[in-house]
Amino acid sequence: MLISTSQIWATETNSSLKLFFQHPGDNWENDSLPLGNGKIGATILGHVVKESIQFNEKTLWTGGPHSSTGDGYGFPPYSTEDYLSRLTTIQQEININGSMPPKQVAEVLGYDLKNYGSYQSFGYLHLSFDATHAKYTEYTRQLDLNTAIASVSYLVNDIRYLREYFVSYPDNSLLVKISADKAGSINLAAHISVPKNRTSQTQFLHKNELLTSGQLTDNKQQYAAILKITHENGNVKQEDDRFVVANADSVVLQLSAVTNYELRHPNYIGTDAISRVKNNVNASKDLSYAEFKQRHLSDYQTLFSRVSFELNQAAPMAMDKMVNGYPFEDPKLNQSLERIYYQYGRYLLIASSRAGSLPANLQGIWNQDIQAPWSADYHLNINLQMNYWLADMTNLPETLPPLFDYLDNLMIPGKQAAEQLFNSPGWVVFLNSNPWGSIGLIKWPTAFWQPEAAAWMANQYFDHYLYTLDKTFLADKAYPILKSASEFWIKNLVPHPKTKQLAVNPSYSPENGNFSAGAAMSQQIIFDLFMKTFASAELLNDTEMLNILSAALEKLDMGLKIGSWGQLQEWAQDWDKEDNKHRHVSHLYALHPGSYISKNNTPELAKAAVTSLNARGDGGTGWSKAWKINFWARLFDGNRAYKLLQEQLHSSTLANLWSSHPPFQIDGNFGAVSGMTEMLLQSHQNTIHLLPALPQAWPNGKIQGLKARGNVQVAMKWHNNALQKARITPLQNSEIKLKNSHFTDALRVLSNGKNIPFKINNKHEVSFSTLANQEYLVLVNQLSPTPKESTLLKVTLK
Ligand code: FUC
Repeated sequence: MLISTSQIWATETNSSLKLFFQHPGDNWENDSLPLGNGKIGATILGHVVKESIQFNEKTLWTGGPHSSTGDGYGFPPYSTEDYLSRLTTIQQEININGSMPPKQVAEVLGYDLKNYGSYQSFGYLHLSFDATHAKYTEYTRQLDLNTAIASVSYLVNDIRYLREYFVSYPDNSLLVKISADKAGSINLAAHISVPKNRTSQTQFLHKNELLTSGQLTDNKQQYAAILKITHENGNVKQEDDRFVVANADSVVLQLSAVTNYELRHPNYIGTDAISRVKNNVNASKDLSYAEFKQRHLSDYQTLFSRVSFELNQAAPMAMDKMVNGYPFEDPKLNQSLERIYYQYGRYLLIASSRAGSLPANLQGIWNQDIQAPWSADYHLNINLQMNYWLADMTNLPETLPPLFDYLDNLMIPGKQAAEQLFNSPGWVVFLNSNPWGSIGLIKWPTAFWQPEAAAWMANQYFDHYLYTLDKTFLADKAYPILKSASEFWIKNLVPHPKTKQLAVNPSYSPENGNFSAGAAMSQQIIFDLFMKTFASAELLNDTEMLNILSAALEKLDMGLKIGSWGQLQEWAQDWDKEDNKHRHVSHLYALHPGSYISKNNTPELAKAAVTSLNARGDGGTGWSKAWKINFWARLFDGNRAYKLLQEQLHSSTLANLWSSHPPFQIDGNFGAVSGMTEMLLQSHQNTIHLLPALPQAWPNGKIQGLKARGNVQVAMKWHNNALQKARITPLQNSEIKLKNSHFTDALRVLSNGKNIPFKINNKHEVSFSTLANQEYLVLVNQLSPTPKESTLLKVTLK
């Protein structure tokens, strides 16, 4: 019987995905509804009489080479000989005594960096309404993830007021439309304010354009914003530094904000801010509000709608009630929150990372302070890494260019650091980084030394290649950064004092214990780096590098030792304590994000990972729980991964669904979405594993538009905790391996409505040849659907 795949699997769209509240927000961190286009961020609290929309521009930063006490790029004032001798002193001490306290190491190798700077709040767009609006009723404030549009609606004197807000990527502006269902009802004043740590001038450029501009006091960085107003009927006056509107039917505000930053080492200064912002506003001068909105929707929805995800959810309640009440007795309410939380992570990444600006920082793009927590910088400890785990798997490759641009640029000071501090080829950076090319060598004893950061970041380039199989990217972007990171480590690994295997020394397991030689995380990252550089060198025929890497790999300690209580050792020595609950679990890097530990291929190591994870427990900061969701998913324990997701939502999530360290830190959101995806789809072991860790709590569901490595799109539908069907769309010709624990003899693979042959590799895995852009429908336990059944399938998929 002929069944066409598209007939069976109607194109899915996401059902409602709204964060809504029945009151204005009180607290920026807890209640903000975030909007963004990767460059401009805005937060909506939705106060009725006086609304202040806090906004950001991603590149507005104090510190850097032009700052008043200019610590430049964070290089310590030591000569190469001096720094090498400091390193040797520490290595010898570690060789003799086995370990060293972090404080002592920081005294010798750290540097008391000044003027590192901080990400800045740009300012506020203030809207003041008539005092009579204080008597509002029927208030709602919401963010619709399907449109990336926030809105506020309320009733005063029987007039329904509506405010709509979005940040457009194509037109690089925040748009706010204020309207009412009765003509002539809009009276308001609008102006911009900025923090005090900068100069500021305001002038009217035209009768409907207000320019606010100036320079940060610290580093003279220029900023400029234009607020443009258009209105229907009524009139607008300029008063001091504000627009005052009377009796309009509706008002549209366009806010564009820029700086003169340019991501180019060593100067970081581009075109002046005022001409940038004028050009930006001028480029969209003829657009109506409807056109702005249409351009925004078509840009945003192209990305966001690729993935649809439905569980057996209930209609959501107000979001603060959902978060406060979670977990509920009603599993449908839980699934409702979990599903929104998943798509919210994708939403946040689109909003905080798009081509043409910096990557998503510790707070994505949203920050209300002039000294943000940890400067809202680019921590290379675990943080920037996990911000991007979800990008490829949830089909958002457009969010990755800022990460790669940032790292390509960081490699320049990184090479200088290798040369000046280590007399070495290659590139190296430490735990912190900022948009000014700081190499991040600070003096905080437990958080400064992570020379493996460059290697870890380089490994993510190769992961992107695995998803896309884009050889140009591999040759032009990934290989240079991988090779350079490898060159650094080939020069700088030293024999471990005991085992004589090649090891990192000094090495430090993040924020835990003492310094030593060859901590597990260090070794696992370097092993991963060498393997990925090797695979790239093979694909690109760099035989010289292949030989060098083979020799190094033979002598390298892989960092995979099982200790006395069955744990995966965190250090080369068996120092682990069973009661250590430290939030960092980077010694399981080889399990995730690496792919060298698995239940199938290395069952003993997988068991040791389970032991270590059980000892660490299910607590930790927001990002730490997110790590653990990924770990348990990789260990195929869907229920435990789900428990961690519950912990995350229950105790590390704010009312607006931002993840909390505390304070707000976005890596928990991004990492959790990666973990939830790993529960549904894994592809790191040369096979596409469908539903590898499906929790009992999600018995029925469907997801569409995920990406697997090998450039394959995947859709799945499951019922009663078992896979029912999958649709596999390879974007190039390939041999596909598919795995699922419910694959039995009762399996069909269809293409163009016809059964196609497949090879049974084992009872859980099949393989078949595929053509690019063809859809392959995999039916589990549905040998011969009758016409009636096939109609049923069609209906239930809608
Ligand atoms: C690392 C973590 C901290 C925090 C900081 C931004 O140093 O250990 O918990 O997330 O980054």
